[in-house]
Amino acid sequence: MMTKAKTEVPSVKSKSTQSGPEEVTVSVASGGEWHQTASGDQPVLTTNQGLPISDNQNSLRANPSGPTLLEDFILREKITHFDHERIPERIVHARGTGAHGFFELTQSLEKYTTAKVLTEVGEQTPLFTRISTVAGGSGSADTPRDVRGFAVKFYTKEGNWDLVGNNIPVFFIQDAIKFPDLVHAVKMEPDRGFPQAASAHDTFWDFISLTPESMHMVMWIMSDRTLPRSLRMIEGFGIHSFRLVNAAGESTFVKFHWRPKLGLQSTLWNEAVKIAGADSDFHRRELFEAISAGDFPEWDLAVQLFSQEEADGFPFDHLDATKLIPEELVPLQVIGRMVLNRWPDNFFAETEQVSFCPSHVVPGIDFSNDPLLQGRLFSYQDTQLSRLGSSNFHQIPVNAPKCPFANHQRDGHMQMAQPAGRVSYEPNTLAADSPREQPERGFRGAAMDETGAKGRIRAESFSDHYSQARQFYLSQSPYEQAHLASALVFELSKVEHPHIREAMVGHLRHIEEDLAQRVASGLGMSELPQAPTTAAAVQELDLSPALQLIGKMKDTLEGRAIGVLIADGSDAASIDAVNQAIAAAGAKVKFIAAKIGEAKLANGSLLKIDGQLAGTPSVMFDAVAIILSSEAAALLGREAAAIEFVRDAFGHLKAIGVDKGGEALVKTAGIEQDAGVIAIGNLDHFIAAAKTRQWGREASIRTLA
Ligand code: HDE
Repeated sequence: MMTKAKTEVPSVKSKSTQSGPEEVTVSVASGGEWHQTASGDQPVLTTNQGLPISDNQNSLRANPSGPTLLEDFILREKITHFDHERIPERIVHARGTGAHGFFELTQSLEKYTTAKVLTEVGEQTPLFTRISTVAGGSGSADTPRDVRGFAVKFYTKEGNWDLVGNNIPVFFIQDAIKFPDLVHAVKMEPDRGFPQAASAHDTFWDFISLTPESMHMVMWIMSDRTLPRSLRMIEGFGIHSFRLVNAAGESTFVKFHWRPKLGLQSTLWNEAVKIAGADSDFHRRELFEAISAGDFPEWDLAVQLFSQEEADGFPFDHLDATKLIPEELVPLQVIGRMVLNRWPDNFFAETEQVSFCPSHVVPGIDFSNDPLLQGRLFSYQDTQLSRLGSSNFHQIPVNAPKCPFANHQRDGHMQMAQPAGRVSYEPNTLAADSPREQPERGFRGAAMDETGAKGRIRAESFSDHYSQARQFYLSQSPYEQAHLASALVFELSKVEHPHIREAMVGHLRHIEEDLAQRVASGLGMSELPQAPTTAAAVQELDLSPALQLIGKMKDTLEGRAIGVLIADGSDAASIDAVNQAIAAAGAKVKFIAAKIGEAKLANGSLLKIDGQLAGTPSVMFDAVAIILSSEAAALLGREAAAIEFVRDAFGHLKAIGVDKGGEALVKTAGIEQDAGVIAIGNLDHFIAAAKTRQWGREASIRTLA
């Protein structure tokens, strides 16, 4: 009789031609009834050698009160495996969430590239996407102020293409040689082991204040872009210029952009901090729930295409990763869409072991001379060797190409393939069917002329560090500018050394004097510090409204969640109407009450409660409604969690829908009602307000920078 064990291995063909992983169930040839449980429909628990285990609860002991015996090989195998379950976490981007999906091309780039993934319209290419924070460890919270990594592995017919980007289109540094310094500066300080997942400390700002090229990125990380509401509501950018190469060998520069279907949405800083306490897995859980419910996250893939001649006319060097190309200068063309539609079966096997490398490209896509990109081409392959422990990491199912792959590389730790035959070299005459080069379809880089003197050089064209920082700041709405100033005040107020704070404010003076003034005043400085000397004059670039976040928020409730605070005695008709209106608008409704279980509504009906009040604060929602009897409102008025629920919703600029009891609770919370506190009878008005934040409220509740 045959029994199925649940182990999955990559399928490996004989000889040296391998194909990507398929789900393979290993059939265990059994010795008969030994591999059958009593009920017959469950596999028998075995050791890794296939030995059936009779007792998984007790180790082997000399007698009932005696020592455990070294002889217990079953105990030793189990504990040894457990002892080695963890692998080194990523040095950066350790905390991440991944999902499977597909890319569908809607517009061919055939004129520019031979890459099939970008030329075969309608073709669906499977992919795996991992979105991450940068600074924190793998167990850190989802919502610190941080850049989000946005890495996509396309399993194309011509090999794997990894587009390893971030949710911000520029980077801190211009040259890869500075990356270890940057990362050491932002990570927890080495003597004390804190802070975890935070840039608000001395070493980070010390390094930044001495690295003027980081000023543009500083504007982005201090903006609300680093506080996403959901992983489904962020953009992704390949950052560097890449090259597309067509059949004639001509190349065109390209920048890649991912655009979320749900639009952009961020939280406020105070909200993000509280979310971390309420649910440190906030983003991972939200993505899991969305995919599980069939509400698949979707992004458009757009490109900016430009020639060398056009690049020569830009007021900056596009090979400098601290610069972006404004959409107003080179418009975006949407060429396809990505849908994430399958959660991994196993977090470790897939999300943890997935290994992205920017050097993984396909024929028709090539690199540019961006010195940051050039360094990355080395780093990723190298880091996987220590992280996954073997040069065979490409054989792990999530990393293996789904197209056939074949070469003469052999052996190494954890080799899973069993190539047959005596030939493991090329050229050869002994194995006519062994893999050979393919001059027509094989990868060729763009043919470039390189001239000039060798040296450790920073191009002159990389010396303007402030113009795009200024352009970014001035392009923001007044609300966003205020958040940016507050973020700088918060971060720098955590810096112990005054000279670092002063150096930073000095840099801000080159970006915008008013910003420097606001931050200096927030930091209690009596006068503005000296601005550093600049290597290049600050240019007045055209404003780019496309850089705003508020401008990219969508007027929708899709993908959003609304919390409805109720209690025994709440009005059933109001609840029903609110529930239906919210669901019709595409948002999720969660009912919150002082106790989990069911609430008995005024008409005697029972309503299932989704969240207990103290454990489900209003930071979990985009807007709230409060529907209470006057008795319940009086009772909840004495509950700190209820008061906080209301105050936070108000302070985080959310719409609050209220009936009479809700209004009473709002009053007890000491809140002066404004246009964002809406009678729940006026449902259309509430739904419209719930789609956005009450920006106008902010000035009345926060006066400091
Ligand atoms: Fe990375 N980066 N990086 N990076 N990066 C890593 O590779 C590195 C940079 C990015 O979900 C590491 O597998 C260098 C820019 C993402 O698995 C490592 C430099 C951008 C991820 C590494 C950069 C990124 C990483 C750590 C400067 C945006 C997570 C673990 C030259 C375009 C991928 C790993 C995942 C991960 C090196 C700068 C994006 C050490 C040397 C710029 C999304 O290899």
